Amino acid sequence: AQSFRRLEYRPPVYTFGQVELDIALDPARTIVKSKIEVLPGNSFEPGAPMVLVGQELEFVSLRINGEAHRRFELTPETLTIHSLPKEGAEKFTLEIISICVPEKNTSLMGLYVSNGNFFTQCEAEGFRKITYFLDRPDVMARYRVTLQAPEAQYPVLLSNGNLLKEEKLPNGWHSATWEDPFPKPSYLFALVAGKLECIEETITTSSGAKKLLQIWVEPHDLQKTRHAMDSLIASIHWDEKRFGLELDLERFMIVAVGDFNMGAMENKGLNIFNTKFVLAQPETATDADFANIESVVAHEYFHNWTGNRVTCQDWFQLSLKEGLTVFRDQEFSADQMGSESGRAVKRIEDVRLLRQLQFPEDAGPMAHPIRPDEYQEINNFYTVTVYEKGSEVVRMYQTLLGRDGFRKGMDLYFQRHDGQAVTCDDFLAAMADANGKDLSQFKNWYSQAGTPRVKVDGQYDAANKQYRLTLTQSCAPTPGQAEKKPFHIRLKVCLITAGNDQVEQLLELTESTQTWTFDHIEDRPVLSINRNFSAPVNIDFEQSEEDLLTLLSSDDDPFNRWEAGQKLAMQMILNNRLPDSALINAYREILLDPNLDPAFKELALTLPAESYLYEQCKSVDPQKIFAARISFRKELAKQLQLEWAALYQQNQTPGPFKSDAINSGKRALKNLALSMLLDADPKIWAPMARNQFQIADNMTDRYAALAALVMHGAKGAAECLEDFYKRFADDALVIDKWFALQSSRPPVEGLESTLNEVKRLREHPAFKLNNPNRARSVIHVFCANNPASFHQADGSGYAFWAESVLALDPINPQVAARLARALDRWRLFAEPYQSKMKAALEQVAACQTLSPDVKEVVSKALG
Ligand code: BAL
Ligand code: ZN
Repeated sequence: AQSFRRLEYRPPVYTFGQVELDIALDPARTIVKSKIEVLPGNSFEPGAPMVLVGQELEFVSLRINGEAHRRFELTPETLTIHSLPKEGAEKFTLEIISICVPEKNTSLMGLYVSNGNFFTQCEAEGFRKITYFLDRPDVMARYRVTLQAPEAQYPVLLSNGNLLKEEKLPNGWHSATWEDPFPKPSYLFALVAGKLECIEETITTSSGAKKLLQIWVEPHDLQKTRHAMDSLIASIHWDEKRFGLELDLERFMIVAVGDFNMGAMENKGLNIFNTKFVLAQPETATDADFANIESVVAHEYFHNWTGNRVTCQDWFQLSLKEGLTVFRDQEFSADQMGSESGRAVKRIEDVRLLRQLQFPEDAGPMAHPIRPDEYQEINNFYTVTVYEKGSEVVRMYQTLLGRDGFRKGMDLYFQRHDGQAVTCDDFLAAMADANGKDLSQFKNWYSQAGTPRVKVDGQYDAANKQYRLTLTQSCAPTPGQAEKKPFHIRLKVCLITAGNDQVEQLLELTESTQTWTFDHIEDRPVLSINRNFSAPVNIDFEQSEEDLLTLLSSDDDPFNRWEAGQKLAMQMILNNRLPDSALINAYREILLDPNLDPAFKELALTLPAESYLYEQCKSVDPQKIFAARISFRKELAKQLQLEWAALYQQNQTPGPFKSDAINSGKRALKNLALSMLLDADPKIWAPMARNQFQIADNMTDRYAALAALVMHGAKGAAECLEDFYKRFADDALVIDKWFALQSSRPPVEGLESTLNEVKRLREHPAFKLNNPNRARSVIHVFCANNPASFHQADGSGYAFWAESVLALDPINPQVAARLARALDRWRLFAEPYQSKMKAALEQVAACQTLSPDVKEVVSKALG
């Protein structure tokens, strides 16, 4: 397979100035006429051929400076133009006509049809499915776009920027012309056409300018757009306040679409969103949905500066915009929590996700640095490493430089690079130069894959009242990187002694091993290390249970308080132990502490995910881990049954529904209590769950009650599932939840296997393999989020996986490749799992017609 390498980057030979697109929309035959002003690029040579890319296009004609041009070659993926003007070669006009077929496009890249409307997705390389182009992020052009379509079917015609004019055309057609005043790469191009309606608001931004905000959806969804609009307005104000960045367009649009590969896309002025991250009302969306919508709306809006105004030179630099923008959306969401303890809750949630998803990636066959050096298919690199670890790396600048120093770096970055396509090195240089710091060792975070480990050795010398702390860093080999240089690791630490104030310090670990000595320590201290998860590393520290209990009950860093509880639970589960009375008492104290947020309590009492437990083992037996974790949970449920019952009552949220941090935290704790009660005794507590299911006035409570019943195989689960389906049969996003819940049920004694259930769900009339949300809600959820049902010793889960990857691949390679990743960690498993996973991977790899996407994933897994 073809590999692309970072160090082989060459600037473009040609670049584009003005681009005029004239697009006549027809699902079966869309005609695209482009008129492009061509300019010499940074590696221009007079007379050099121009290589344009195009995929699944029908070529019609080519003109240069108005004349038909015949010196060209076509391949299935390129249009190479020879004999280009040499005299006065600085500038010429290229006109191309080509045809594409949106209704046949199931990959959802380029121009496609969803529920009768037209949408586009161009990042990373979808524009080449619309017309022949220099489809690379360092070619930034000004676009003027005219869309034409039959008015009755497609009354709304949208593209990037400002609306210049609308016209009636013969035969019931109409047109709209849009102009984007800002140069942009082709991956930020978008168009939308169809029967849509919007809510709109006019706001005034910091300079006093008026801006029109619109959220476009199918007419029946209009009443579900308020939360997205509020989130957009909050994001705009936050970016002005925190980073001095103002909305630069007169109009900003968000459009929702039900068929979408990603969460959302930051096209300039015309963000296109998966409906999942736009539509919400209390009856149909959970608190988690509300929070996700807020953060994804913010994320895409923040890209307007970090991604669009300053973009990436090439796709190896993806984390330049994604890591930075995730960091910005995490900070925004933390601020929206409204309190310091709320910020801590958000931090814990973000770290939990990082450790569940990114740490396994960093330890597996697809491990790559946040700035990869090589890829076969760029779509495979929209990863938790590029995004979430990328965000952690950006966060470390802020930890080192402080908020003000970080802001100075951001200001210099925009001052230097506004309107440019740049690199991660440019970002680092702006941070370093704005603060007069040498950040050269920090570059290792960009070039090296793998999660560093920091081994901790702490010795207290009572005679000299000294504490000596020795930290040793290492990083396991990752594909293509056997040896690692030391990272620049910043660890917030605190020595906790009885009666003393807790004073936090920042240690900079830059060598392989370093020792720090702390004087005047009167008593043996308890070490609290990597507070607030200041560095994305694994800490190897054999801390006693007694010390962990001290941290759990009294560390003033909420993150480490949570962490201590997770570590205790993890060690006990992995040793197949039940929680002892000391831990039960510590948990009880947390649950009863009136000063702690309900959201924190819920996080503290939620056990580490199985995927995170796997990563702590040398050889995983998934059924043993499942059994140990379930027994541990049941014990926690039983021992604290009175407390759970009281918490259930105390955390009701009567009155009008509010999705704010306080109320959603209460619901989270109440619903954890409900689930624990069913663990403790399903016979006694199932009626309460059924009651909650029936009387709930919001989806969080209704879904949680249903989940508690289904997960425990409790009486009434089947009836409630049926009721739920009937109530929400017309709401695709809720039906996705209905599918996902059934696919995620762990094994329950006396019930048939979830795999059989999943196979039945796949035959359900509402199941659609070519709708990514629906496919994911059944197949991906089962293979990636339901470990105990998926990892069966007979290999039946893996056979289902192989069959599903092969069925999805011809329809949508991106969705198939995501699913393919579910077997990444096969080498970590014990027999018979390991051999059966390998056989399933080999079965997929043997398919002769695999997409490059799936081929890269399975060949790296087996490699
Ligand atoms: N740029 C792809 C979608 C996102 O990260 O916002
Ligand atoms: Zn993004």
